[in-house]
Amino acid sequence: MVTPESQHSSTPSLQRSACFVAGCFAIPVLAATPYGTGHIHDTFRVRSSSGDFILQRINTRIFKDPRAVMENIVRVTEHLRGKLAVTPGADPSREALRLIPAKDGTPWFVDNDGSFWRMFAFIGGAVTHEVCAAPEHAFEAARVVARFQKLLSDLPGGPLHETIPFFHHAPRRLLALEEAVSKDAAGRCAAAKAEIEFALSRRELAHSVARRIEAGQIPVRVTHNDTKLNNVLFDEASGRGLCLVDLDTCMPGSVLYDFGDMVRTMTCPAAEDETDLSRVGMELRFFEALVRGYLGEAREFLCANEIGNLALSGRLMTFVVGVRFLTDYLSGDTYFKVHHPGHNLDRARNQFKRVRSMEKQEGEMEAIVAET
Ligand code: ADP
Ligand code: GN1
Ligand code: MG
Repeated sequence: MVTPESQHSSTPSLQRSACFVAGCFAIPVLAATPYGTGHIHDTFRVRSSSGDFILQRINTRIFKDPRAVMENIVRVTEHLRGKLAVTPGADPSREALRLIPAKDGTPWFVDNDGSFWRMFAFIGGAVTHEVCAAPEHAFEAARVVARFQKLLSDLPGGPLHETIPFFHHAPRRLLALEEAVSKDAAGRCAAAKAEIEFALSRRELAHSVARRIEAGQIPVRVTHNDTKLNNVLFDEASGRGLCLVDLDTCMPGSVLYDFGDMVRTMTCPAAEDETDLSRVGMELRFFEALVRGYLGEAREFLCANEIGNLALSGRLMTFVVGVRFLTDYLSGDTYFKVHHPGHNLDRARNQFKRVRSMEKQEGEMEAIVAET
């Protein structure tokens, strides 16, 4: 387990801004410290005399319409809390995020530089995991994700905004990789020849799920779309899965995206950027726990085509995220936060090793889904 405070890179001036901005949310701020290991936003834990909070500067290079993001999050969190409030045994204050409005009542704050900030109540007594150390984590996380999807299945008010268009559209991700290869903007193609070949030789995989969604065989639902392990909070005392955070990409999607991203991050006891690839692979005992945890909650609302493609979804999402890391490496690291040169290439290699491992165990994975 990683200490969330230890992993974050933030400049002193950004930290000063965070302290100032936190004060604009009507709380008596004591301190703001960098928090978490997310690849996208600048996240701070704010301590105050009225409790702790999470303050985030939204990455508007990636989320180009932050108001749309926040409108979605307001709708989703209010709906979740309303439903949890009438669910026996549920604790809405720890199982759903709660936005804290700025002093003027708006659910976000824009500073003098035009940066967008938002604040959530801090969910205490909870931990996140960077690697899946035990099948129980996979089981619990999958249960939380399935419940999230179920609770949002009757979200009123029409479709959510698509905050990143074609976010998980694998054929477009492959096209973006091909463009990055032909531009070779950072002069790195030669260093990633094997990985480029690996990706471009898997066109069929890239089209597999997109084709079925476009043909109407797989329904579009409200999904989270970023269900990696460290976006799930676990209760520290009991180990039970509590809450899904990181709601920026909660929008219309396929349950296969959510399940697939869990397979990517919860079936291997090594980190996403582990460079000792002998430690990287898909382990069936985690996959089995994931399927059990997920279907235990989700079986009642899934259709046969969704269940039938769960094993494939793991291969697909791991491939897509690998393609995105590789594309970012070739483009000069403009999207994901990196912590050393070649970090995105390390991540891509790691993802592709997972894909190979899933390819080899395809039959066993299918059998587990069928038996569960
Ligand atoms: P990013 O998009 O950069 O990944 P996240 O929204 O996932 O940002 O937040 C980063 C981390 O902060 C999460 O992985 C989680 O550990 C922690 N976190 C986020 N929201 C909360 C919250 N309300 N309470 C406690 N921890 C949180
Ligand atoms: C990003 O924000 P974070 O770190 O939870 C990314 C996901 C990737 C993931 C790879 C908005 O997730 O799509 O799968 O990194 N989020 C966005 O670790 O691009
Ligand atoms: Mg995150």
